[in-house]
Formats: sequence, structure tokens, C-alpha cells
Amino acid sequence: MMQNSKNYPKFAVVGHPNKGKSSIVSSLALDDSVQIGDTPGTTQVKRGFPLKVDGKIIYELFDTPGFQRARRVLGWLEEQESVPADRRADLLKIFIAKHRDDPRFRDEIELLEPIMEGAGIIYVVDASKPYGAEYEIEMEILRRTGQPSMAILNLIGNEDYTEQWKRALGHYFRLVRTFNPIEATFNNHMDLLESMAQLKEEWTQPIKVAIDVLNGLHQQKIDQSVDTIVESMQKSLTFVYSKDIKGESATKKEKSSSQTAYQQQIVNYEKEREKNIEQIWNHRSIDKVENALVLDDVGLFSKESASIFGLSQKALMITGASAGAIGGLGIDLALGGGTFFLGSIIGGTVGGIGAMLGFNNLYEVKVMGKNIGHRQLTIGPMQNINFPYILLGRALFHASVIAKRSHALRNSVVLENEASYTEQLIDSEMRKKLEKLHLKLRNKDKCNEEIIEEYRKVILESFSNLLK
Ligand SMILES: Nc1nc2c(ncn2[C@@H]2O[C@H](COP(=O)(O)OP(=O)(O)OP(=O)(O)O)[C@@H](O)[C@H]2O)c(=O)[nH]1
Ligand SMILES: [Mg+2]
Repeated sequence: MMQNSKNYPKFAVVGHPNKGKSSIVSSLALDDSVQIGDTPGTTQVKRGFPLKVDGKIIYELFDTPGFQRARRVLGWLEEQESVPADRRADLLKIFIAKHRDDPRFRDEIELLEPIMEGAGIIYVVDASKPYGAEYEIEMEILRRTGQPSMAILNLIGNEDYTEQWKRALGHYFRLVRTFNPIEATFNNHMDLLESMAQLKEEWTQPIKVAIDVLNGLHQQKIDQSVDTIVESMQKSLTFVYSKDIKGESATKKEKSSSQTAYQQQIVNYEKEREKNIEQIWNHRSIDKVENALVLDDVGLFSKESASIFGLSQKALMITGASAGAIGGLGIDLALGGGTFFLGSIIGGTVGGIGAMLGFNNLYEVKVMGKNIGHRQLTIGPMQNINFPYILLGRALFHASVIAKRSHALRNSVVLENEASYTEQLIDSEMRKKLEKLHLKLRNKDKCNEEIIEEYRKVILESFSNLLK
């Protein structure tokens, strides 16, 4: 990679206030720390957001405040003696130098500075609002900077004035692209980079490199996510809680407190996994996911959790009845009806739907250690044949939501699953493979590298499909 570290491409994202400039910076820099807000004037000062991969900056985006006094700036520029085109940009430098301490032009200076220091221009408009001639003043100022530029149509609202905007922008910008920072996929991001690469000849190569690097990074994040899920599954499936007890057998209280402790650990494994996944995908400021998941002490086992998987009460009942009737025969039989009810086991409290689903057999409860003088109550490893799917389903669903989530989003993550998703997640062939693997995974004696690798492959396939 022959890339001069100082000459990485830089882009200043500019435009009217409240048009999604910061959102675009956030999504292109994969950085959820960019300030985004409903009210115009959220961004007050310019700030560079470099995208670093392995410590190396591959490009940098400047978030800037919106134009406030464009008319006055253009007025000043027009008052100056006419200068030939090759020196016209100098006028803007003079403007900046002359007005640096003038509070009236604070926003304009903030946004013009990175441009005059060599950043390419990304002019952002909201194409859900009609075009208006007032934008021409901003575009005229930008043209006079002499810097390479492109326009981005962002559709914030529901109306669509794209054609109108395109006709107007075409006079000022060679490149006009539509990009929605909230909904943009990884591929949309890469497509936009292809366009940005065309802005300046010397950036073409570095941005091509950036695209390659980001593709590699994306794959790496997918692999890391799969590793995290596999590791977490293994931990949960094999976990055994044990507690010393005094009497011959465990008291009711000892049993129930141990069950709580066991469940808490399973919940903790899930929390830990979610945090890891969020870090892998650079979503460091999401703290609402857990609420959405209802992961309090018993959240994983709560009724609400069932709705996360789009399961109706009826679906739960059917699954529960058949699962109860044939015990631990196998998931194919237990599930019947051709539909795979991923969340079937998470239903109700012990004694409610949970009991019907064999919740009490979720794990083995044993009293051991007669010969060593003290007794131990042990809970686990996980016995229930359905439960691994629930954990896995939750893991894949969470990971895919996080992986696809734009860094420009500031709302909480709502993990609401549609019924169709459940079927998409794990098809029947995969289910058969998984069933065998889960059995082996939870058996420490039978589990080896080969099995883990096989499991990894199945998870990778499923996760990759989810990201498509
Ligand atoms: N639905 C939707 N909302 C968007 C989109 N882009 C931006 N927004 C919202 O529009 C508002 C303004 O977004 P910002 O990115 O802060 O806009 P800005 O241009 O940086 O605003 P200032 O810094 O105030 O000039 C925020 O509430 C965003 O969430 C979009 O593509 N779709
Ligand atoms: Mg902003």
C-alpha cells in the first residue's frame, strides 16, 4: 500500500443547516460520536472525523456548521475587483483572513476553512423539500473556492423533489448522488466512495485502496462477530453452576436461588456477547439495546422475549404441547407444522407456558459429592433441545441489526422481529446440522476443534445471508 499518510483524501461536508450533514459524516466515518440533532445549528464548529483502519487514516470527513450568511459572503466576494479564474480562490482565502474574528461569519469561516485547506466539497441538500433559488448563493460561493465538488441528495422527509434538484445542481456540480445516511447499506457506502474517487485525480487511487481496505474490514467484522457468537454459545451451553449445600438434599430455597444464579449467568453471557458485537461494529454508544431486549434478571425467560421473535401465544402453545408430548426426541418432531419457532422456549414463567415447554428440564439439577464430605448442588449444562436455538436466534438477530445499523442513528435499537425473519434465519437443512452440533457442543467430552469449526461455518453462512 503506497499511500502517503498526509495525502489521504479529505472531504468537507457542507450545506444549509439541518440537512443531514453530520449524519452523512457519521455514516461515512463509521463513527457514532458525531453530534446529530433535530434543530438547525447543532454543529457549531468544524471537526475532522478520520476513518482509521489499523491505525492508518484512509480518508477524513469534516463536519461543518451550515451556511448562515451566504448572501453577505457572496456580496463581499462580488464587491472585490475582478480577478482571473486562476486566482479567484485567493479571494476566499482573503475573506477568511479578514473576517476570522468577525462573529457574523463564524459559521461560514468554519465551513470554508477545510475547503480552502484542500478538502473536496460534498454539498448536502434535502431533496424531500422543494428546490429554492436561495441555495444558488451557497453553491456559487462553493464554486468560487475552485475545489472539486459533488452534491448529495438526502431524502429526509417523504416527498421527493429529486428531479427538480438534479436540474439545479447539475449547473454547479459534475457529480450528483443520492445517499441516505440513515438507511445506507455497506454497498451504498462503497458506491458513494466510487463517486468520491472521481472528484480529484490524485484521490482516485487512495480511495480505491480505501474501498479494498473497507471490504476487508467488513469481512473481518463478520468473522469476528461469528467467533463471538460461537464462543458465547459454547459458554452458555456448557455452563454449570454449583453451590455447596449443607443437608442431604437441596432445600427449595437453595434450588431456586441456584436457578436464579444459573439464569443470571446465561443472561450475562448474552450481555457480554452483545457488548462485544457492538464494539466490533463500532457502535460504542448504544446503551438502550438491553432495555429493548428486556434483559433484566429474568428477561431472557420472560413472556416479552417471546414477542421479540414474532411468536404468537398460539404458536407457543402448539410448540409447547408437542414438545411436551414427545420430550427430547428431536427438534424436527417437536416443532411440527414446518415452521421453526425459534423463540418457542422463551415463554412465561416457570409453571406457565415455560413448564409446558419443558422449562423445568432446561438444565440438569443434581446433588453430588456424597463421598467427599460436602455436597454440591449443580445446575447445568443446558439440556433443553430448543434453548440453543433461542440463544442463537437472539445472537444472530442482534448481530445483524447492529451490523446493518447506520452510525448516523441516535435512536434506541428496537429488536422487533418479524415472523418471516425466523424462517429466513435458519432453514430446515441448517436446523438439522445445528441440532447435532448443539448436542456435541454442550458435551465437553465430545466437543473438539473440528466441531467448533463446523459450527462456525453454519453460523457464518446464516449471518452472511442476514447481512445481504
Ligand atoms: N429520516 C431521516 N432523517 C434524517 C436523514 N438525515 C438526517 N436526518 C435527521 O435530520 C436531522 C438533522 O440531521 P443532522 O445530520 O444533524 O443535520 P446537519 O445538517 O448536520 O444539521 P446542523 O448541524 O444543524 O446544520 C436529525 O434529526 C437527523 O436524524 C435521513 O436521511 N432520513
Ligand atoms: Mg451538523
